[in-house]
Amino acid sequence: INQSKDVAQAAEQFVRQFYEETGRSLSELEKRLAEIERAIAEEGTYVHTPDELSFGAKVAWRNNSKCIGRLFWESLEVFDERSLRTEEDIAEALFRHIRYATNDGRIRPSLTAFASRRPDGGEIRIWNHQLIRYAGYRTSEGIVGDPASLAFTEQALRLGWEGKGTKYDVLPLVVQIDGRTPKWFPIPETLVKEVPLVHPSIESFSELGLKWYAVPILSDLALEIGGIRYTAAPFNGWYMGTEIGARNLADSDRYNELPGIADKLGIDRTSNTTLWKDRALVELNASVIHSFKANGVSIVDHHSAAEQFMRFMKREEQQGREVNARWSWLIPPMSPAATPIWHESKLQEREVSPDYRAQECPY
Ligand code: HEM
Ligand code: NRG
Repeated sequence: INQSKDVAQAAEQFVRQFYEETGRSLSELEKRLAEIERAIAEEGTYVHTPDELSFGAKVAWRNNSKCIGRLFWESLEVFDERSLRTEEDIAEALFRHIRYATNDGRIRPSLTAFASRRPDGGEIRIWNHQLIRYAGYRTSEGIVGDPASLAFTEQALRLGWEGKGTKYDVLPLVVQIDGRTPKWFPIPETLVKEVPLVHPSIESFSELGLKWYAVPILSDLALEIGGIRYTAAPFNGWYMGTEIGARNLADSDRYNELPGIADKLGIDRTSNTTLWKDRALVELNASVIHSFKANGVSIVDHHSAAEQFMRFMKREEQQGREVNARWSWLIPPMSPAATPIWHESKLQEREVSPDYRAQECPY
């Protein structure tokens, strides 16, 4: 009963916002509120209309304090797959998402919503952190692949998946319904766009054999809208270059490629004072942006992304809305003080809804 009360309250707040922002009439609003109240009293939950779902997913993006890419929140494409009930059908929908979002490189920001968590606790979970990500293996020679994927890779192997054991094995999709044993599905190779890294002027850079996948599709966050929790609601935009060049390939607890890059470029690594890490970072990040662009894959550099974020803040202010912002996530991991976000001293974070929220790891 308490839970129903919380849902009813959150539902009313959301539906009022939906009707206000989308210019629907007050009489329609009253009708919808009554309908939702009855549904919650009878079922302990209610069902969003497709328009409410789509609006909620967009506003959750607009609301997310950590995302620098929010200028484009209205352009999100939302796929309603709430009727699917089997792991196989869900995997097929995930393949459709990957194909639509990738779009041969002209990436389209998209979200696919599956059935929300039920009052009895039943839920769909996608175990992957992102739909496309590289495996990580512990071997006697050290870690092969992405160290961030060690735990998930172990689960995939336990379920019967076999990895090739390379540095860049694409992990399978792992889908779980209602706490049962999850099912795994290899992603057809033709769906996975990847970008081999070359440097705009240094020929030998390609000998490093670096690459990354084109589309980040986050799949482990819950989309919360009006008290309803979509525990499986993968979404994607495109990459900001530094995510790959200053973190995934650079962090010493990820691919740790900076020493190899410095050596390839002939940069002296015998002292910190040569700034070899910084110099390797710049060339790696230049290669990420250049290679994505050369392959026709959408990507944004951190300076342009920061400018877009400043435009977003200005527009929100004009609309009379407070921007929810976590400064430490919004500043890029390279040259942060060379972007205007660094100098924003009054950014504030608060509890908001709708939003994308971390949820408990299912394994
Ligand atoms: C976080 C950029 C689209 C929701 C981030 C981060 C970046 C970013 C750089 C920080 C990631 C990190 O430090 O690991 C972009 C760009 C987009 C985009 C360039 C291009 C369109 C989207 C879309 C959504 C979204 C379409 C949802 C509909 C989020 C959320 C986070 C985030 C929820 C926080 C993730 C977490 O808590 O781990 N984004 N984003 N973004 N973005 Fe965006
Ligand atoms: N840093 C992660 C991805 C986090 C989300 N970034 C985005 N999201 N660009 C990585 O794989 O590097 N998005 O929806 O576009």
